[in-house]
Amino acid sequence: MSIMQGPIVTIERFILDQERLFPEATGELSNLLYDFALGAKIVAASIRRAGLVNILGSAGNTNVQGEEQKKLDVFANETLKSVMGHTGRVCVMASEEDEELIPVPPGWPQGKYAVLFDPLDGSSNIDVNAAVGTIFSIYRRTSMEGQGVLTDVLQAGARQVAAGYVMYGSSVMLVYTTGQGVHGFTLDPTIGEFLLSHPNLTIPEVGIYYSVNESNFGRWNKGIQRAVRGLHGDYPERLKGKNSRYIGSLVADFHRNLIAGGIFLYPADTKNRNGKLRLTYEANPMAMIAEQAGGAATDGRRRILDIQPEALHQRTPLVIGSKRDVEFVSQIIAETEADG
Ligand code: AHM
Ligand code: MG
Repeated sequence: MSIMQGPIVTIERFILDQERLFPEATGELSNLLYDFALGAKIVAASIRRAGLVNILGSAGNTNVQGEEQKKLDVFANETLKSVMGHTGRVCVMASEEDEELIPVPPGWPQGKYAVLFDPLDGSSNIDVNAAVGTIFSIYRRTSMEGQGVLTDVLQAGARQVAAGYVMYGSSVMLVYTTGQGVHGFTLDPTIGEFLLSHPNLTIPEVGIYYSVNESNFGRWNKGIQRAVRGLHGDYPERLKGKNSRYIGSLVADFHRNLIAGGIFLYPADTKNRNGKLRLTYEANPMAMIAEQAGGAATDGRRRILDIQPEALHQRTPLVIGSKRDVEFVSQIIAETEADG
């Protein structure tokens, strides 16, 4: 009996094959993506042990090896900074966990990329053993030399050269784009490698799911309320009603909708006047992936990738997912505003 199988493509091989399509590429971006993959494996390994906290010691305590236990989001943040900071590929970083810009220390090699990340998004889900994620976004620096500066990380999302996320779910997946489609890799824990499992991911034009924290319904404006009723099926001549799915973990909610088709919303409300999610760390990278997969991302009016960020931790409303569903929401919002 034959045991022939498809070719095994590691993330290294895939990135290298893609790089060969661009003879002018120096390989630096490829190496930066490997750095992320390594960081993701280190974070994944510690997340897998998170449920053993009562046995191994909780955050702030000392474990049996005498090492101090760190909160996972702190650990993820430090891991990513340390796998990327010293390589000479990066000139500046910014993290959702750090108030200020993270410069590469003077004297260290300064690379040509600026990197932003949300090291552990949805970290409250850790306590209930639900999926969490890491999100990253990469720009080419705009400053000429030396240490990177704020303007290197405050670029419109359309200028991203790569973006991706890691989902720590029932398996660990890394999904990324460099503007040549969206590709997904699944971590094989037995060999410690990310293997190509989802080449050329595309999101269905119309989805079957909608994902939103509906407990905020009373705090939304009329346009969003009408749009979400539309997603329930209140305008059957325009849009078929959808099924609801919400984890409260952006990466996991987005990933499900990417694979199965659907729309995710985190609108502004009377408590969160600009929404909850961050433009630079969350909305921009997810928007690049959504568009590369054939979907769309807006703040309800504007394309996310066109927004010029003005502050590192700026928030934005987010409507993202299957293209026709995102268009439907924008239309209802515009019609409601026109009605006054
Ligand atoms: P965090 O960056 O503090 O982890 O918060 C972001 C998370 C997202 O993953 C998720 O989409 C959203 O917060 C859920 O918020 P809510 O609990 O208000 O529904
Ligand atoms: Mg976050």
